Amino acid sequence: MFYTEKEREKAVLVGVAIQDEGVTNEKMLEYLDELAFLAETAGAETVKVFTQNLPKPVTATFIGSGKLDEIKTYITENEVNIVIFDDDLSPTQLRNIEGEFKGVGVKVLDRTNLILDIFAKRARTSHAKTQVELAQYQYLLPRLTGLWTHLERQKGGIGLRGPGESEIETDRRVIRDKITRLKEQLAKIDKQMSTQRKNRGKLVRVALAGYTNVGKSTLMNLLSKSSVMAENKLFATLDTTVRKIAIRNVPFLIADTVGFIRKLPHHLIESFKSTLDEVREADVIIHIVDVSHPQFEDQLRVVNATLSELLKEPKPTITVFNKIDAFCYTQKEADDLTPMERQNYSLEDLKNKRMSQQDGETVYISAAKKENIEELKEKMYRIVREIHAARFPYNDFFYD
Ligand SMILES: Nc1nc2c(ncn2[C@@H]2O[C@H](COP(=O)(O)OP(=O)(O)OP(=O)(O)O)[C@@H](O)[C@H]2O)c(=O)[nH]1
Ligand SMILES: [Mg+2]
Repeated sequence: MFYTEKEREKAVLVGVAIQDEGVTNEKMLEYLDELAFLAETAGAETVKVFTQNLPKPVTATFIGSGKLDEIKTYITENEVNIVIFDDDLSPTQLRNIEGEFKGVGVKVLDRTNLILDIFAKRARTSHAKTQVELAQYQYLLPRLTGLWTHLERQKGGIGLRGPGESEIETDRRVIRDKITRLKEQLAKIDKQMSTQRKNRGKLVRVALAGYTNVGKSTLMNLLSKSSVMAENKLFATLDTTVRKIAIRNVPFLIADTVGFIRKLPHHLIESFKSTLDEVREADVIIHIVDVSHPQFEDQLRVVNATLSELLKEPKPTITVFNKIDAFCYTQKEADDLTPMERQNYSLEDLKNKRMSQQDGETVYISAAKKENIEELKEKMYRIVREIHAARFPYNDFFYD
């Protein structure tokens, strides 16, 4: 028995401002906004948010026992289905928290578990499905003892579905076998993909990269006239799409890739290695940023950090500030009491501010409204042409 979109599961979210990690109250609330969006994407409705300030997480239960009691009372009275923690819980913490909620009939999920669930829902190709299933089982194995076994009544739903809505296995021995088999399968697919990438020859490769939901697929569709699914959901794209396009007389390959997100768990990155290879092996990176997002500067930092982890050396990059049509601000006089904040600087202020940050090549566009696309294409053309000319020195065609 699965939950359909109509019977949305009711979720409460739990966030902790961990002082020792420098997480302020404000930051925690921003993170929780993102968690609520993730929960919504997974098909849950957030009915309440619980927060706590702690110097560091409580070893046994992540949050304090008073807070746990408070949550327990709320979920009992309001028929809540899931409790989602914004931070990753250790297997022991998860077990202890489940112990506290025993008899209430609620599932406990952490951020990774939720992201994996969305990935499972979104996976389309056998490659993506295999990657997601492997990551799910690797996550699940150390957490199996007592995991949701008291939840017979509520089988299925968020956190318990594998790719293609199949229910995930909970037998330890079966899971071990599955992990072995999935790894073999993945190794085979990875090899095929790598051969495929090599067979593409020496054409210049451009990868669209960026935080999730910034407009990568929308731009891909615009540049390549293809129809990759683009929608206002996190992780709409899980599979890489590659298209051959040309700007004027220079042909090259362009790839739309999976979006990045804050706190992307390590083992998840591992099983998505070959998806990220597209970015790793690209000649040029187009880093897309959603300027209309209140936390776009944070997102930009997360993506830059992930990129520098991923790439051995920096690659030619164009930073594309997208969604300028949706960039809004309330004009306030900046004075001693009103610092320059995201809400009170204009697009011009933003451009000036970014200019001093040395982003390298930058361009401001709206993929949806097709604004400034020519300027972006011109910048792409110049970079790609240079690499192309070095790679095909005897090609006797003329550049504009
Ligand atoms: N206002 C505005 N919305 C945009 C623009 N570009 C894209 N969007 C919207 O932003 C949402 C996300 O777009 P996608 O192209 O799916 O974003 P993505 O980066 O591929 O997202 P994931 O694949 O989920 O990581 C969609 O609802 C788009 O219609 C833009 O220039 N302006
Ligand atoms: Mg996409």
